[in-house]
Amino acid sequence: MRNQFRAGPTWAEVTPKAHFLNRRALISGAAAMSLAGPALAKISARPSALSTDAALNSLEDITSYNNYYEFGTGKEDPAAYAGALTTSPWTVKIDGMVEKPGDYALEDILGKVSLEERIYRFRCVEAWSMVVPWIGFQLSDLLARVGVQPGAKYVAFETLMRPEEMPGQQSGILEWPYREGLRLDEAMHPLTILATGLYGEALPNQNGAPIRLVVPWKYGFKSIKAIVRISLVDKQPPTTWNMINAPEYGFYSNVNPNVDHPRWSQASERPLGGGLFGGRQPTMMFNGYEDQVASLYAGQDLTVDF
Ligand SMILES: Nc1nc2c(c(=O)[nH]1)N[C@H]1C(S)=C(S)[C@@H](COP(=O)(O)O)O[C@H]1N2
Ligand SMILES: [Mo]
Repeated sequence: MRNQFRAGPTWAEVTPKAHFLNRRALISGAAAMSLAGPALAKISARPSALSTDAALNSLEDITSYNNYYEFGTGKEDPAAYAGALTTSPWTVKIDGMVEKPGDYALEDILGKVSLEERIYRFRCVEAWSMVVPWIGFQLSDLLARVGVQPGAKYVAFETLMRPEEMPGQQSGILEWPYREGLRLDEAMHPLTILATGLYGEALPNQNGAPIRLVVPWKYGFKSIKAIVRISLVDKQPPTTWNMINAPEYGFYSNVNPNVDHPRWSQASERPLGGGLFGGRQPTMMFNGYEDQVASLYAGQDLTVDF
């Protein structure tokens, strides 16, 4: 963990030069192709002491190998098909046990919060991993603004339901809409963010535009994309993968190298892009965020209540 009193690195500082140049080439290419599209505006975001200094994955790694079943089950499907999703205007319903429930326009939310760059490790339950320079704001900031009522114990999230633009929703592969949830203390943790960008620009559709959750110490499926509803509730909410197969996907799903998935080991992972030495690397407890989050689970048997 970096010195608390020092701002963390920015992606420009930690990106290998080759990646930086590739990225510029990619962006100018994309800008040249999308004649009618808006200019790719750089988002200003403060660096954060909560960023890791691990080597970043390239924009190409992060945007070409995705899980987003609303657009298909293949890793290339989201990059191929998510571009068709309309992400503006966008409204997030915040309801349940809150002082100020309502349908909030995303631009109004973004007018209030302050954006930070958070460079986080990201570990999928399937055992691939990457390092992503997210841009976003703390979920705790939004929850403080809407006012959490005393009896609330969990936060439930829902993805957009729009089968005409999300062809995967025309199939029964998952029970739609995609749903996720956190315990309130997990939701309030400073590492938990709502991301609206990455690599200094608006979130690509395949990564969950215009707003998605990022909980870096949990398996990737907890980090729900394209959020349209956030509900404060007093009971553990139903969550998509847990509903499908509870023995394989727990509600908590904290990254844990000591608790294997019933069908594969979680002791190691495959970094996208090959990582430093190619091949696999050991998986860290809580994905390397043990110092910050272990206290949330004091007294909880993580092999049973996983
Ligand atoms: N709505 C929705 N959110 C989702 C998913 C999904 O299929 N639908 N897949 C999850 C899984 S399994 C992972 S690993 C991450 C992948 O995020 P990324 O594509 O930005 O790497 O998104 C998560 N959020
Ligand atoms: Mo995942």
